[in-house]
Amino acid sequence: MKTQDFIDRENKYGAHNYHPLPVVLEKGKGIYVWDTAGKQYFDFLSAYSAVNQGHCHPKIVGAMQEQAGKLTLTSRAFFAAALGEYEEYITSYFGYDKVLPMNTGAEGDETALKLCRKWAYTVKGIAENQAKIIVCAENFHGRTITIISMSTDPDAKKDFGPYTPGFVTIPYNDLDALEKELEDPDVAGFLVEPIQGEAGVFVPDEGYIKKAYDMCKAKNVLFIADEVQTGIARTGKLLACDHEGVKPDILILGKALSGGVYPVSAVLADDDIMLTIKPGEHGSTFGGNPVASKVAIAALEVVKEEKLAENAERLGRIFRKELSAIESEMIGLVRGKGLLNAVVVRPKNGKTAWDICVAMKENGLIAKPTHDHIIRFAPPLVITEEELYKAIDIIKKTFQEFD
Ligand code: IF1
Repeated sequence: MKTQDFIDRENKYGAHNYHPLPVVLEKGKGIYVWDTAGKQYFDFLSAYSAVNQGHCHPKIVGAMQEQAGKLTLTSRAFFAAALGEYEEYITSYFGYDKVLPMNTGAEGDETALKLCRKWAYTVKGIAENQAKIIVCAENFHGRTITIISMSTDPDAKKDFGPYTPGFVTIPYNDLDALEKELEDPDVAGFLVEPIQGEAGVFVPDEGYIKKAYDMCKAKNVLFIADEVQTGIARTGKLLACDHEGVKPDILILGKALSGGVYPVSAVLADDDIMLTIKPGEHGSTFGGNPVASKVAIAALEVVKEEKLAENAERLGRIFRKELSAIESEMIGLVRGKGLLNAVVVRPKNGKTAWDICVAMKENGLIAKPTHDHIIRFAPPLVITEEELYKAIDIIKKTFQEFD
């Protein structure tokens, strides 16, 4: 089968809810992926930061294979040996009393919202059905109906109504707007991405997260961090909130919690919040299953053993410096933190970020445009300095082809 045959088959039998770059992948190892013709690429998307530990990390895959041959799913109707081990491991790793295991990032966000509402009524004392949660414009938290109810993106939202009420939207990186909304005593939580991914790797002003956290504390409002994309070493610290010394009241993790081998998400909180949800009030058939538990332990161990946060911090600085130095009319702003970075592309002669990405693919590096004019660059965090420079050469060469 030729590349186009694979593409035609997906288009014929799969829903058209994506617009992929025309490359068909069938193998991955570390920072590289290979297409069906055997061509090798640098993966500069890392499945939207799920593959921080690199493709098919032997330790993580090994943990999955071993557990898959032993016990895969019990449901939560019974206790399972692997779950307690994982719960103990992840809570001490991130410093929380409890974890609530789910599968996808969206489920993690949904769980956090339910937890916040439960706390609002049973602890804070907000009147029934009156709780409000503040969210930010241009957010991305997933695809469920409640989550798109918080979205300001027409593509994500249009024709999917009616929407879930109870959310108040403020501009991102705007402390005055937050202060104003926090005056409302019915506000229970503030849900925020420490860096907005889908918005184009939008890094807020230094101090924003800390000040927002302090303002929430002063009003007895829960500070809820969606670190599904920014968490697990991506931005140069274990969590992006660590850059400002903030420990969220509710922390949502996903993606790289499994190193990309399995859907694993988690919500972490201390007892005063987590224990407001009682037996029968929330759950998931697959959440916290033995395979997910063992995979997540291995994935988190790799992050520490291979010092991925330190590597992301160091190489991120080099990457932004080198990218900013490329002389090309099409390169606008370069921004990001650690190895979560983006370039704002200035269209030229009708050529856009999409054309650059297609050309980079031809040159052996894959990345994806967001919002027409932004390219996100997020390689697996196991990349070495030497490999990074090779990738930078490809990016540079590609931009110069358009000048
Ligand atoms: C897609 C974006 C990235 C997320 C945050 C929750 C979720 C995500 C901060 C939901 C998911 C994804 C999903 C992916 C594209 C992608 C994405 F461009 F849309 F914004 F990463 F940058 N919170 N992000 O970023 O997690 O339920 O998908 O496991 O194809 O929709 P999920």
